[in-house]
Amino acid sequence: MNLLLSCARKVSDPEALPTLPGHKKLGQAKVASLWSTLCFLWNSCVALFLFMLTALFLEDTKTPMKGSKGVERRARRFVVRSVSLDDIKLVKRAMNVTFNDVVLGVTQAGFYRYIRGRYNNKTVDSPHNMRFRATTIFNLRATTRINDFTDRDTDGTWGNKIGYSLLPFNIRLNRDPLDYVRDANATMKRKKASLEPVFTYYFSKLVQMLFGVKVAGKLSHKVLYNTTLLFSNVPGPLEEIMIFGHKVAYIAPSCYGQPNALLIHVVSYMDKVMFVISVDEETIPDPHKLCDDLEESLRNIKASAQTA
Ligand SMILES: *[C@@H]1O[C@H](CO)[C@@H](O)[C@H](O)[C@H]1NC(C)=O
Ligand SMILES: *[C@@H]1O[C@H](CO)[C@@H](O)[C@H](O)[C@H]1NC(C)=O
Ligand SMILES: *[C@@H]1O[C@H](CO)[C@@H](O)[C@H](O)[C@H]1NC(C)=O
Ligand SMILES: CC(=O)N[C@H]1CO[C@H](CO)[C@@H](O)[C@@H]1O
Repeated sequence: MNLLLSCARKVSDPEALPTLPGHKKLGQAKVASLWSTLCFLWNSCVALFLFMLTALFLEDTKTPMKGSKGVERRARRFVVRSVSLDDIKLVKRAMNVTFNDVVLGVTQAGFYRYIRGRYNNKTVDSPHNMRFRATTIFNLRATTRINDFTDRDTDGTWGNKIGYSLLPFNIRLNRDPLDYVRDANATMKRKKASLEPVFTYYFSKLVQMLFGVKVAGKLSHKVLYNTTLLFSNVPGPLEEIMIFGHKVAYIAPSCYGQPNALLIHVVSYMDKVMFVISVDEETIPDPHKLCDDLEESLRNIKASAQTA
């Protein structure tokens, strides 16, 4: 993303690099006392332990969204759906949560609708016996500033520096649509009180150093395979951009070959938020229905936020 944007310029000012929305740094939870430091370390160790268990055997419940063996080699379909950034901001302001919380809430609400549809509208299993997790990817770079190629001050390193975090999703019926966002807010609060992405990053590095890149690849394959989806939420530029003089209509990154039936990238650009969905056709044959469910969920959540 950084590389792409460093090639882009604002349409309004062809000399200037695009601006990204303000982004908080990782691990910003205030570590005030010895007790909270211990909690922080404890959370991080538990998270790393769960990460390893996931690689060994801890797998997600079989749902209509969970891929089966060989999913990484089957044909995939890519669909995009854009929603209004203002709708998401409206909910964000009304509930005083983060952009990410709203997006995660909408995603979980949409998934519930989708899964219920696949079970012919019968009420889905209670949340306690359904394990449904997303592998999320965190950017570990200190800033989300766009590096300019010509800028000698940057550290000069390119490429991904990412850590994983396993995010539990609550796939259940909530009478109040805002509860989906509250759930996401609570989950993210726990995640922010841990250094899970940093731990998993160094753990993967360590595995790579000790056993080589093949074993590290196998490890991440196992973790990804045993979770239901991959989820990534990246802020894009706020104003219209152009690349080598061509205006950019939308930004929709995606990926192929990962061992998940479902991959969601959420990217904001100007006044739109794009849900980019990559699915295994065998597991999710109707990705447009999934997009409809996401859109409908945002509509419900927005309506509740307006009346609340
Ligand atoms: C919004 O949330 C932030 C952090 O969670 C808190 O510091 C702030 O006081 C809240 N604002 C309102 C109006 O509730
Ligand atoms: C499930 O509900 C939706 C909307 O309420 C409806 O359009 C659809 O036909 C229903 N599906 C089944 C199998 O009953
Ligand atoms: C979000 O989480 C914070 C911190 O736990 C909490 O204070 C706040 O009330 C939560 N907001 C909502 C809307 O649930
Ligand atoms: C459902 C699923 O993917 N389960 C796998 C989790 O990982 C273990 C170890 O790789 C496999 O044996 C399971 O089949």
